[in-house]
Amino acid sequence: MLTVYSEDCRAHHGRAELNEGQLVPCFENPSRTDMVLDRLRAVDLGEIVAPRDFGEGPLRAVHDDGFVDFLKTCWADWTAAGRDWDAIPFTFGKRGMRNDRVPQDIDGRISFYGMDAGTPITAGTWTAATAAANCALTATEQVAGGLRAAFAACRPPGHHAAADYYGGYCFLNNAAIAAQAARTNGAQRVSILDVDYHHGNGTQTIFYDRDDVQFLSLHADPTVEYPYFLGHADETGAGAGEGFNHNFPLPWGTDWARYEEALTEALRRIRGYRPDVLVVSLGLDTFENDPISKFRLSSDRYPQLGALLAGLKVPTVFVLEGGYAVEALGTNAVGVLQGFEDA
Ligand code: 6XA
Ligand code: ZN
Repeated sequence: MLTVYSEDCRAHHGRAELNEGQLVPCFENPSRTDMVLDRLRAVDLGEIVAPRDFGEGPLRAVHDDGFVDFLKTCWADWTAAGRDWDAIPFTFGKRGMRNDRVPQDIDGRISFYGMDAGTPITAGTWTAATAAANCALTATEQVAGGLRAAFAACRPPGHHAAADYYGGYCFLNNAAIAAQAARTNGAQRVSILDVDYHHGNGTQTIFYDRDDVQFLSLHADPTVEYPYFLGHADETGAGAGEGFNHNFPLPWGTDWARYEEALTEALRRIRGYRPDVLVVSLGLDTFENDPISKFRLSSDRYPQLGALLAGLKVPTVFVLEGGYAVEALGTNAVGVLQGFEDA
């Protein structure tokens, strides 16, 4: 399988995130893709190529201009205010407050566009986030060109980022950008299957009122898990998008038997939709030893997951999302891809 990777994805390296009331080293860091790349090379899965630069057009096809401009200039504005440490918001708009006025001050703007205090912006964030989007776009272009599948081994991840906010370690929504590009380039229907442990709130929001992109997500129940404010089963789409959004919230402790049941139903709904392209938001934080998650999938299940996806027989773009058990991340991610190829 072709992999797309850029060294620029290493440029984002936050020092610390707020976790359980303490500042701790960022779980989402460059060692993650290093491990995935090591494993890809060890098993010789296929060629690893650098992405092409698609410019800002495909990013702005999904994200609001004001938001993209903010991400692009945030670090300069932050350092201009005299700071030389990571940029983190400290207040969040609440019910009944204004959301139609973007503050001018950098602390106000970062709070307007940020979703949480776990996602620092650094000097290299824009470079890495755009490189990650270009990886997803290049993989999509290759699949449109006839490949059965391609893998964007990118970071920072994307699925929590919506049209106009970032968070959950995500800045630009790589999977959504890929899906939109596939549509722009002629695919009639695109399915996005999000198998990350966390609900893909950003991706859901971006396509919620559309029938040309189906979104399905298997994730920990937001009643007890981040992102808390989206991901329930009764979120089924709106307007033209009614019936094209499918959430499968699962309890803490979910094992493969329970997971496979939900996955089988998700795959049934994808078959019913008959997509031209499938984008997989490939999070590996469903792993039993993930440090921030509470599902119980063992490493031997990931090739099975890949084989089930291959059974759809739809051209597939894999986009890396979460997964923080760094020593096992390469094995688990590449396990999905090998299972897909061997099916
Ligand atoms: C908040 C948890 C952020 C979730 C990041 C993730 N500390 N999303 O893996 O898929
Ligand atoms: Zn996750």
